[in-house]
Amino acid sequence: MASDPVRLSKFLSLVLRHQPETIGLALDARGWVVIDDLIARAAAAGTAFSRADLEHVVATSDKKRFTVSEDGQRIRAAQGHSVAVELGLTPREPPAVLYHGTATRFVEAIMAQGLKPQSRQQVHLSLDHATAVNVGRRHGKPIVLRVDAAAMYRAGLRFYVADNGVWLTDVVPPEFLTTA
Ligand code: HQG
Repeated sequence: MASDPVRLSKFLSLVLRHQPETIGLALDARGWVVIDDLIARAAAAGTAFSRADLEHVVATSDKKRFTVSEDGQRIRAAQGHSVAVELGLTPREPPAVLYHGTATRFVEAIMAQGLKPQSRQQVHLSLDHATAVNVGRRHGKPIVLRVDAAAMYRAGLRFYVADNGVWLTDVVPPEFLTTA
């Protein structure tokens, strides 16, 4: 049943971002696992799927959540980890403005403390307003914060682009945030 693409995608997110140990797997320092190991461990833990099932999920993932290595042997989550990983991304100059979608109930705390990665390794930012609305909706009534990425960059804060195009940074101090 895990070959249902949505279910398999959720399973892969769980294992590759948060709890690889639930199936006796460990991520390497950059978040990769060997696909054959993943398939074998998952099957032993009661979640059987084939290489073709996996490739289907990778290819059709709306957010391109998973990256297969160039040699085709390994897979990792592009971003969203709570497990400590060093994705090995190169710092990049961001667009002048990025967006962060959140829920209205978090805004007061965010404007006081800034954006923090919470349970994940980094803060996730969107290129466009519409994507940010969808990210925020996952948490409740959505609201979009405008991030002055150009000013952060000038101040020496670093930005990265995940394999799937999501912009990442460690924290966003409140002075770079406006509700817009
Ligand atoms: C909020 C999804 C209070 C933050 C999406 C967010 C994304 C604060 C929540 C990816 C805070 C954390 C990540 C502060 C931040 N006080 N609340 N100081 N700082 N927050 O899910 O960005 O579908 O960990 O605003 O598309 O919502 O899983 O982060 O609301 O790319 O592939 O704390 O997950 O992708 O929530 O989402 P999350 P996120 P997937």
